[in-house]
Amino acid sequence: MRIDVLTIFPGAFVGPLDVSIIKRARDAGLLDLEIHDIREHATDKHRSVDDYPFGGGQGMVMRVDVLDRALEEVQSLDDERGLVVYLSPQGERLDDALVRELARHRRLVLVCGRYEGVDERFVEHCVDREVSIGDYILTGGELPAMVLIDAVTRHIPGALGDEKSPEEESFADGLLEHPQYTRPAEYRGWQVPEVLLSGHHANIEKWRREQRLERTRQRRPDLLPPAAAEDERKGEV
Ligand code: 9D3
Repeated sequence: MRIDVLTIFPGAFVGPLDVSIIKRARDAGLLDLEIHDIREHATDKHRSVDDYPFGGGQGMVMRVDVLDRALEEVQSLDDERGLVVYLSPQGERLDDALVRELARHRRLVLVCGRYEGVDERFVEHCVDREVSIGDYILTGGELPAMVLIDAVTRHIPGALGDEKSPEEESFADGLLEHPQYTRPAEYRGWQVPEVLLSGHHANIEKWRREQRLERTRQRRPDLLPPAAAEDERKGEV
């Protein structure tokens, strides 16, 4: 998979992208990640990428002409134009289903906004999907882009190496994980649940299933399958 990122802060794209699964995927040639500086497409002497909003108001808006030139050049680097994703607080919320959908594309072009946002003509004419990572205010689209890259990379065939496939992971069946323990079996009097030390595999499986259901019920009832959620609502379980 190829992912191109357009940003005015190319320097932000280090650290998380250079370790662990993403590093391995890049090293193995499964992920080609290219970062591009939008400012290189500014033409005036101050190299402006933003300007005052028509109609007045607070803050600055990213210019449609600069963004469009940056996008055109990046798209021309490959015979596939790629799905253009604009990271924006106005976007649809990123979830497991959307991650899987994005992961099916051979190429993604991620556009990171800063300031109050981008000129709407860019969104209208150049953007395929507008995506948010959740209802809280961040400073720009760079961290959301890295979150998206991380989540999508896990779905590239081979990227997880020997680890289990993302299909087997918790979110796919809609429940939270059971708690995990390792040695020592007792620490400062804090005991590991007896059933896990019993070696009785059927009991262990049953206990884990109950833990997953109970945790999901308590912490994330919104994840429960509709029937279970209905029982929960009526206080029947
Ligand atoms: C006038 C209100 N705004 C400033 C407080 C709007 C605003 C503009 C730009 C709020 C945040 C941002 C920068 N955020 C992103 O570009 C962003 C984001 C986010 O803030 N939260 C969750 N997902 C995303 S994706 C991109």
